[in-house]
Amino acid sequence: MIRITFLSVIFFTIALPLYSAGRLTYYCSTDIPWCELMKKEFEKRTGIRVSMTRASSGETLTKIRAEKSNPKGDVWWGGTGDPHLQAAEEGLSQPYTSPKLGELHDWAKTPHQATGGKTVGIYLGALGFGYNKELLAKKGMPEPKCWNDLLHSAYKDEIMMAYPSTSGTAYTTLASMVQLFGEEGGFTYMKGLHRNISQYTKSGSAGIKAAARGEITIGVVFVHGAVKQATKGFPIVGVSPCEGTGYEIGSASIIKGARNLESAKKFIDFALSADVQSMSEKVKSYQVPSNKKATMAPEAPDVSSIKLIDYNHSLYGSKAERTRLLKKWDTDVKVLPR
Ligand code: S7P
Repeated sequence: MIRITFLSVIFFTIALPLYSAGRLTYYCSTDIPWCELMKKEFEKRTGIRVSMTRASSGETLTKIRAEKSNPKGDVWWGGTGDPHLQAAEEGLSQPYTSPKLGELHDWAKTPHQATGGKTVGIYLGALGFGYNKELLAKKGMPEPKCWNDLLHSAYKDEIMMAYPSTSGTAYTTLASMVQLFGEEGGFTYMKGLHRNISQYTKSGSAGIKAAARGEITIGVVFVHGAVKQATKGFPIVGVSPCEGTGYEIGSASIIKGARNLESAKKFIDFALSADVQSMSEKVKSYQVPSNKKATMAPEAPDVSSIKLIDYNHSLYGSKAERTRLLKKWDTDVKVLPR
């Protein structure tokens, strides 16, 4: 009798409220510490139980597509915007207009307008690269300042980047080179860079983490990713290339057929809030937040001083163009000897 009463207390006070508060299956494509912070904070504020999977941007798009007939995820938060735009075009995400939309910068509203509300901007980050200054000095290499510097033979086997098909960072690199140097020039550039690549990784941030550990000299990465390693105390210098550079509108989308739709909407409202976006500095994530009232850490890169190209997100986030460029990189670049 006593046991039944005790179990009932547990059931009514802990298990039932947790169950009724709901659940959320959350796919995250930014750095793990930020993914986890978002999960914990959302659970704390709402009582909703979150199950999280972290994977790179292109990988997550592939997963959501594979699950299309039986969606397992509810919300996809983070990662570069191009694969989110492609997901919207392929009917893998669904419209939602958060009451927070009016608080956002125009650049964050653009993907929302362009897709009929299927995706929205959560942060902005400029592409570049970072290098380990101690290794560079030790090996007597010149300081790279421009994209074209990375083609120098001094950097043979000294650069790491990710596969454009799995990584949003690497796809942004490919699309940026095509926009900076033209189709032919962009691919000539990627072929030249390929000669200096020591290893392609699945995730975009792996290269700069390896540079921080002294395993490689240069990582092609978003500049905020290099700053993150520097503020952790590693001898990393972030570079905004002299020719100009592309940028990402990191995005969030509700997955079509989400089983926990109300929880997914609450997550988007939460993720667009100024106070939640301001928490990113706790995990040294230094992208520009999309909510105008969110605060930024003083060490975050000043994007207004970076020469950004007029990145054509609607073209390079379209299914046809993204698929074409990825295929062309596979057939024209990946197969070449290094
Ligand atoms: O969190 C840093 C960051 O650079 O990672 C995201 C990135 O897309 C995830 O990594 P992948 O390149 O492996 O897809 C960016 O959105 C974000 O700014």
